Amino acid sequence: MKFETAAVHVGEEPVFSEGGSGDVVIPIHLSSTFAREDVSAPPRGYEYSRSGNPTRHALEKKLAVIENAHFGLAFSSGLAAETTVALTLLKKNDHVVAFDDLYGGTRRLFNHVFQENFGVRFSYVDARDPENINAGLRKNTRFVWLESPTNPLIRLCDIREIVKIAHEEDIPVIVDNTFASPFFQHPLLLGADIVVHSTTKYINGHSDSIGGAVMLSDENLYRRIRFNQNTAGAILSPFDSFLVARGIKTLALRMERHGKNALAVARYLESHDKVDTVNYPGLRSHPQHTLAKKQMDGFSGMISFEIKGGKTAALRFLRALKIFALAESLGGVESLIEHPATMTHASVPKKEREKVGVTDSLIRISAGIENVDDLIADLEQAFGEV
Ligand code: P1T
Repeated sequence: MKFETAAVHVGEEPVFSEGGSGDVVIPIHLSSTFAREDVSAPPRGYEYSRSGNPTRHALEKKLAVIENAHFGLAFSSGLAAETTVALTLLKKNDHVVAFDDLYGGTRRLFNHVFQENFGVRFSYVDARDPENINAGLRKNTRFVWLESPTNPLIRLCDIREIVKIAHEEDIPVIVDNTFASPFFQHPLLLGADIVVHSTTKYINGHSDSIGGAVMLSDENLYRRIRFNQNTAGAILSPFDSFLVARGIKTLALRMERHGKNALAVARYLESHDKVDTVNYPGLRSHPQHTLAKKQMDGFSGMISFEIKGGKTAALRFLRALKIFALAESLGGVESLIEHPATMTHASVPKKEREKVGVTDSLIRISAGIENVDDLIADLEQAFGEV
């Protein structure tokens, strides 16, 4: 099945046998526990909803298929997914190499929980050059952690090249594919071992559910992560599982529009005299445009740019917008805008943040699926207030 077909049908096949009512949409199974027919009888598929739930299970099948994986697991947030993967693979005093441009919350998790509490060391490197990953590897490196495109600087790394380097040392590569979405980028097909997502973003797509996902094909690793999904317990609820499964059905349609709108907005920004730099992989001016064309099937909906006039201009501009909501998060049908330095990346110390390039002038846009003329008109009137 092709992506669009699988996204609609997998996990939601109508059931007629054993009293099934032929639902074309997966029912929301709210039961927290499942009765057995007799004390000596085995469970009839499900036992207790933390360990397994039919609605979540249906979603997990869909998640696997859209990411070209054998297995999918659904978690209560993107960070819960990340935490569960990390605690499966790490022991105290281990080492990780990670891209130096990451979602601020991921860095906070790594530094303030895994490093401070368990002595895990993190080397943050500029993964735009795969050689920096190579140079960062140590004897006790347990995995390489990548985002591509990154949050918020929309930088890319060559996943295939980095996989080659890491696999020579038998080190797995984990890719947070949230910004690209499974529609535009397929890290497992590029050789990565594990994909994580904040389903809160494009996968659910309607800004009404917090969730996370892990997709992979190695059965042994899957069993270990699933063990910790149940043991640590950060599972996605049945209602959220239903919402995410519903969101996935329109993922292809939404991503096409997000990509189209973002390209038009990025081109508009690039031509504006109050804008310094625009970061969008679909622009020819993006230093990694060639890699983006090779590695991705589209450029997704995330843009960042630096406004002339520093923080004062940035804040004035943000206050003047009417259609773009000033909010953290991304990937929903509505356009959002935010100031990484004071919002999504406020937990990253100023010095570290600025070293990577997250300046006070940086503004991040999540282009929604509205009519792009309205979006550009809103940006235009806000620039008029700067
Ligand atoms: O918010 P949560 O579902 O826990 O997902 C965390 C997360 C993981 N990975 C990436 C790339 C992310 O962008 C996020 C969350 N990001 C935001 C809330 C944001 O506005 O950037």
